Amino acid sequence: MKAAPFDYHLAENLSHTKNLLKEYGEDVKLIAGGQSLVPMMAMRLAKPSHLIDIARIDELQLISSFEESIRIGAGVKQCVLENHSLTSKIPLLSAVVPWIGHHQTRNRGTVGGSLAHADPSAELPLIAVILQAQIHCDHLDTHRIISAKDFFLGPMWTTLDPQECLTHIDWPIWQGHGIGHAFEETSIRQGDFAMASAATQLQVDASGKLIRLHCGVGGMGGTPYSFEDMASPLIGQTLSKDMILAFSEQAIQQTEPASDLHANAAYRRNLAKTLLSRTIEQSLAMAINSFQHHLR
Ligand SMILES: Cc1cc2nc3c(=O)[nH]c(=O)nc-3n(C[C@@H](O)[C@H](O)[C@H](O)COP(=O)(O)OP(=O)(O)OC[C@H]3O[C@@H](n4cnc5c(N)ncnc54)[C@H](O)[C@@H]3O)c2cc1C
Repeated sequence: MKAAPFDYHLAENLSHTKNLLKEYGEDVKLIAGGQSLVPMMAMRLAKPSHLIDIARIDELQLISSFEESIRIGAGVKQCVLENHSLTSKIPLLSAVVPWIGHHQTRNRGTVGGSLAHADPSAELPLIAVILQAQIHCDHLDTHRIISAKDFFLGPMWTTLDPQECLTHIDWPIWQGHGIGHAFEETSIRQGDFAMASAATQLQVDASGKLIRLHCGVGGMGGTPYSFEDMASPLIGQTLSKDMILAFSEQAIQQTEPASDLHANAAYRRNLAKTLLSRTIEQSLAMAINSFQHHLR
């Protein structure tokens, strides 16, 4: 199928984008990398009358470092994150990028596009929720900062207003020693969306006791799940394999996976439980190792 007819507008900068968004009202769509929107338009699941191309806006391409966070422009291409020196300060983010689609899609697909598209199986929304990223959006003269956990409302549904442009994302940098992270996913073929995925970032003290545990799963419902609140009883404890398994089992009970051609809900739950417990174990090993390395 071919896309329904539309008018194309090349935005010169952010303020031009906002004016175009205002001018064309509800019947407009931003296009960044086009890796999700173009297929949706080709299937006529999206039929905007006006398309505003934001791919060449310099303001959206910036990556900058602050003491407590890294700011990544919405228009930064996913491939740029793979080797960027600053993203190494957010190691879970660097670790996840090679799992997003293929080289070809990462060469065009953007960080902001992935978050705005909000596929429940996508990797970046899961990591944004787990790392408690702050999402910045512009709407005419107003600017909103939305915590990632409040940003995703359902499959392909976010708090973004049709006339709002996601401008950048602040990713918190964890300070100190004893930090570990891990990401795991299972998909039918390499580069496909995950059947289920799990991610963890945690921190331990010098005696191996847990200081914080941020973890969650993707592909298990309409939005990514984060289990930080559930993890609070574990803080201050030395995690054993049994504790990790029990926690993962309990966490996965909160999810509401769908059944589809690839897997039924029960299979997805089992898979996600295994992936989640693996990422916690791997992160813990990394965290303890890094502390020992630091003390040597
Ligand atoms: C073969 C294939 C495999 C893929 N596999 C994966 C995968 O495994 N994991 C994964 O996460 N993704 C995957 N994707 C999708 C990924 O490549 C896209 O990059 C991503 O979902 C959307 O990013 P984009 O920049 O291309 O956005 P676009 O397609 O341009 O836009 C997507 C949506 O976001 C909106 N939007 C874009 N930028 C902004 C902004 N700044 N402010 C407000 N709204 C905005 C658009 O209006 C549109 O609604 C795959 C795609 C393909 C074609």
